Amino acid sequence: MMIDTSLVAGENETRTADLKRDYETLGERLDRRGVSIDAIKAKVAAYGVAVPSWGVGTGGTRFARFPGKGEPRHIFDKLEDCSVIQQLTRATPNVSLHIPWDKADPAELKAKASSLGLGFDAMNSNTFQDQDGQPLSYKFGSLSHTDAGTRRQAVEHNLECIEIGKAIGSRALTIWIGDGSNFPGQANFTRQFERYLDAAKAIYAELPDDWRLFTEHKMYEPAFYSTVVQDWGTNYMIAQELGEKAYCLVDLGHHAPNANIEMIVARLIQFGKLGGFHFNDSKYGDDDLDTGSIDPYRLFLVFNELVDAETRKAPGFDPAHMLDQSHNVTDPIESLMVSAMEVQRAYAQALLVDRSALEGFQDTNDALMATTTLKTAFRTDVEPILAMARLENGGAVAPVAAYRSAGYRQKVAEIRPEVSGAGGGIV
Ligand SMILES: [Mn+2]
Repeated sequence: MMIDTSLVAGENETRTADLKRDYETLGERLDRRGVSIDAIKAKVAAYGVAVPSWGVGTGGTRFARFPGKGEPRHIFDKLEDCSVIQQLTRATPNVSLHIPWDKADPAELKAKASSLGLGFDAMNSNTFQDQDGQPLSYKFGSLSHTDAGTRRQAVEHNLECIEIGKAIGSRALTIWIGDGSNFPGQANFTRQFERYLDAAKAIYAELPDDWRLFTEHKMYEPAFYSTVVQDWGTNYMIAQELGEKAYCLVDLGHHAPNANIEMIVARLIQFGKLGGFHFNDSKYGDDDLDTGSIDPYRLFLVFNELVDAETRKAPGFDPAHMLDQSHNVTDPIESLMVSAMEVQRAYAQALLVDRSALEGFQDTNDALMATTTLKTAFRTDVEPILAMARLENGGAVAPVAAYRSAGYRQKVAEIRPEVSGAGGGIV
């Protein structure tokens, strides 16, 4: 454990009596609604959201990056930071790696992760920037590039990600490409998408049988006129074209403002193609802000669809849950802990929705009572459920407070020098 367990226990000690009272009171209130608080707590306790390795470094914008103290220097430092998040929240058992940023000997990666009690989630490939020594450039695209050699290089990179993933126990590959165009006429939409599909099929052909391929759509940026995989419609076509192991990944920040993301989620569930999520929040574009920091109601509405699917046992429903954020002004560990708890909170609130009442209101066209049914669940302060689940799972009742009193950041700052250039930005 990266943080002294007796310190966490001491922190918890000062909060346990209040928590027990709050949990009992909430239990009584939920009981009146016919809901068992312990059943909700069990589901929350079993829930996990993966942490992105790149999220524990301080991010930046295209204008600047202001480094934080004690930033991780490499993947092994990153794994230690990720384990702090898991130790205190008990909500983030897995880490998602980005290659080549996190490239290291797979045996060492696996050994380090297991020593910290962590596993690995989906692998992420990177063909949106050039790496040192790379023969061909991705300036004009990767999987959809006009040059066959460049496309092949991008395919090979994805296959390498699968190989590393196999060695460390991952079972999914997430592909996001920056391919697109900046000028009308620069690219032929049809031919460009044909090239993308051919390249994606070459990757899919090498995907192990027990793996899933997630393709991630994004409306714009870095390409500003057109993007090859720009929305869920194109993403769905890709998943259909590739086959049954191909699914769509929904990054909450990758849509037009005001897009009805929860409805996109419902559609993908209905047709068996929801692969998973990159949770974050946004105000204007792909802001990569902390999950639930801007629009917690939208996050709840997404989870409302997920719980609906879980409840009716939608066929093939098994989405991967991951955070994908860039932390520019906060301590990344604190942001990721809070965000993981926000995801859990939305899940707990969605579990409180009275689904049979909702269905009745929907069938009788009682719009007001239908929406009130959702609001009743959303307005419930489920914090005692989350905190009790953490406490019983060996985590911290108040993770940020425990983290600060442990002085973890100051301690690692002594051994990790400040680095200004490198690190993940908004991707
Ligand atoms: Mn993403």
